[in-house]
Amino acid sequence: MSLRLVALLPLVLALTATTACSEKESDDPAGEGEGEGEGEGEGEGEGEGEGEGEGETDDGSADPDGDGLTNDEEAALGTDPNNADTDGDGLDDAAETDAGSDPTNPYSWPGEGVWPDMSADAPAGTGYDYGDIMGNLTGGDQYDGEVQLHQFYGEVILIDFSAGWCGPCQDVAEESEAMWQDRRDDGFVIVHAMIDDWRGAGSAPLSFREEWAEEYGLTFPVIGEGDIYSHLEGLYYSGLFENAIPFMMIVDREMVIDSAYTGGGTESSIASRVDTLLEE
Ligand SMILES: [Ca+2]
Ligand SMILES: [Ca+2]
Ligand SMILES: [Ca+2]
Ligand SMILES: [Ca+2]
Repeated sequence: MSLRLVALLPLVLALTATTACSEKESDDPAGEGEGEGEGEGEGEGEGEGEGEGEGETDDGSADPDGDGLTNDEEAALGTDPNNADTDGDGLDDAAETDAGSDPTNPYSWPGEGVWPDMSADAPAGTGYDYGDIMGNLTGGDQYDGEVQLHQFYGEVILIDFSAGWCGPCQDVAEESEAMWQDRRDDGFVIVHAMIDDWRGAGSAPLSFREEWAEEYGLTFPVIGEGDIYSHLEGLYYSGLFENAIPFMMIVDREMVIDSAYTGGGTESSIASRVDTLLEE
């Protein structure tokens, strides 16, 4: 346990800074207070009386929410000792601290195959035009897992429909990881929805998704197969998809289709629109 605390110390500093400017403060005073004090105040305040009689086990080493972190560890981290997933991103507090993501920020998650799941609050899709709720696009990722678009509900999402053989798609891919990394902790994610491989075989199997991700150093979801084509068809009939790639769409934090872009050279317009939505 002490080893884990030592390992986490650098993280605790970063977390303090983050927590200070989040709206979560109302949850935290109890936790922060205990971290500094001895923890006895809480035991008495709750008036149970039994806790102390039980012997040496003090409350600080208990793990009532079963997330693998003791109350003392949670106090040091600023996480909720009675909630296994403090920030509600679908990843429990211990899993996040072990992986190095912030357990108090729902937009901070490990990546590389470990994605958040905030789909429980996502509305059902309503259509494919501007202002409609985007459907739950699903495909296999580059880590042999499955990704659903609605897992990222609450984030601004850039969906890039691309193919391996498409030169402008490759150019866009070169810049994608950096664009994401610059904004990910503010609640932004990119999903590359691959509709074809390098040569035009008509699908984007796992082996190709691995190659595409490796070629451009992509650690956000690169998906293929699944129901990508049926969503693309819907977008075609609504007129947003003009049958040319790269075709990129921005979906806002409410999963509403905000804007669409066709072709390379649109990156700066996209970045500017993403930044506007992140600030709203
Ligand atoms: Ca716990
Ligand atoms: Ca917890
Ligand atoms: Ca979490
Ligand atoms: Ca998190």
